[in-house]
Amino acid sequence: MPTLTSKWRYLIMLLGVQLIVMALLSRETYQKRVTYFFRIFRKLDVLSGVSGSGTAHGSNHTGADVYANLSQLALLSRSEDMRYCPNTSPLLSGPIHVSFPSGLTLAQVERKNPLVVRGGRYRPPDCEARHRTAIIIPHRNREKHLKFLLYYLHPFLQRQQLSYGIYVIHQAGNYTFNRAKLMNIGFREAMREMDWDCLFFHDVDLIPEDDRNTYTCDKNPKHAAIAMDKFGYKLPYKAYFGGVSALSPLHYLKMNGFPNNYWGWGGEDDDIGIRVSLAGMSISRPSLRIGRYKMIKHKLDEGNEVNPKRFSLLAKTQQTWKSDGMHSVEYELLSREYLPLYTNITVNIGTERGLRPLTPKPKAKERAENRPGR
Ligand code: UD2
Ligand code: MN
Repeated sequence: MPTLTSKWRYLIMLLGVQLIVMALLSRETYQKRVTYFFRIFRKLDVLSGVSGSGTAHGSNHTGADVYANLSQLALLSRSEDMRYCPNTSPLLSGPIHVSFPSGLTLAQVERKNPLVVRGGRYRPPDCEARHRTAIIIPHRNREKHLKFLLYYLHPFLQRQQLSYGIYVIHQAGNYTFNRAKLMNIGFREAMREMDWDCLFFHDVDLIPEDDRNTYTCDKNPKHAAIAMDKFGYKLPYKAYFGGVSALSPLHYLKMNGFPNNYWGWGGEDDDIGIRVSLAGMSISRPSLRIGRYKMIKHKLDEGNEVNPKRFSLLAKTQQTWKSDGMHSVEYELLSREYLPLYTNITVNIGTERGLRPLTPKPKAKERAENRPGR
């Protein structure tokens, strides 16, 4: 028979165990497990077109549905004497839930964005936008990533009450990829169409995770992708300028745009960062809490092999930036298509040897043999 004091001892032990269990449950690991559990349901929501799982002012750690609170916009109509949109959009909600469900189609993205017009353009239905932003996306063989980016980017930009357009600059052929040259082309082709006041240069595989990361320009060139999941949501190094950056047309021209001579993977983002300071500007950034992005996982693409010349090119940026860049970009425009969700610009950018890939010259002996009359 247990005595009264041993009963108290058991009771205190039980209470202690309970306290430990409670402390463990409230730790981050537990939260992650719960989050994972709820994500399974969210995935189904995205596909079925249900947007109710995220709260309009989602303060939960998984973030809101990017389409939450946009449905009422479709009911509004434009009038002649419209006021400017407020300085801060009332549609913002902070963290956005990002996942990549299989089975999403471009037709579904179109249906979810009824106010987006031909060429991937939009302006707020109920107020005059304060900003006009063009998104420039360098692209080849990444249709799946593009589909996800469009799914998230359209509502993200609508929440920010921007007037915007999305341009995909598609490199034709299978010669070595050149990200920075495609950006120069995007700048020229977008500015030809409209007086954009800000250009966002955007990797196809980066999805913004917080709608307070506004796609507008700052006084200085802005590096927006400061915190990416692939770098543990930290800036990898101070001068880093890759992923997503925003420049006004004036910034862009001041630094002679981006380099044209980086073929293959790497180096061009650092070159662009160096150009910013060579042109007498500095890099601005959103806070780590807001400039968050998820990168869709991928391998290095065929035709975008690591560029072995990147370090020697970087060492010469100071000598080359004024002669190589926006002013010297050469390309052949193959087509311009105004698709429902974006403007697709297909270009031949040639190779390292020039715009028209040089065919090897026949040797003297072959030339003689091929002469007519022989
Ligand atoms: C990093 C940088 C990127 C760039 C690159 C070096 C991040 C998140 N991004 O990207 O900004 O500096 O290093 O060049 O760190 N692309 C295609 N098709 C291809 C190849 C590339 O569409 O076949 C485009 C696409 O928009 C892609 C971008 O180029 O997002 C960068 O290429 P990546 O994603 O293969 O390189 P990554 O992730 O190492
Ligand atoms: Mn990538």
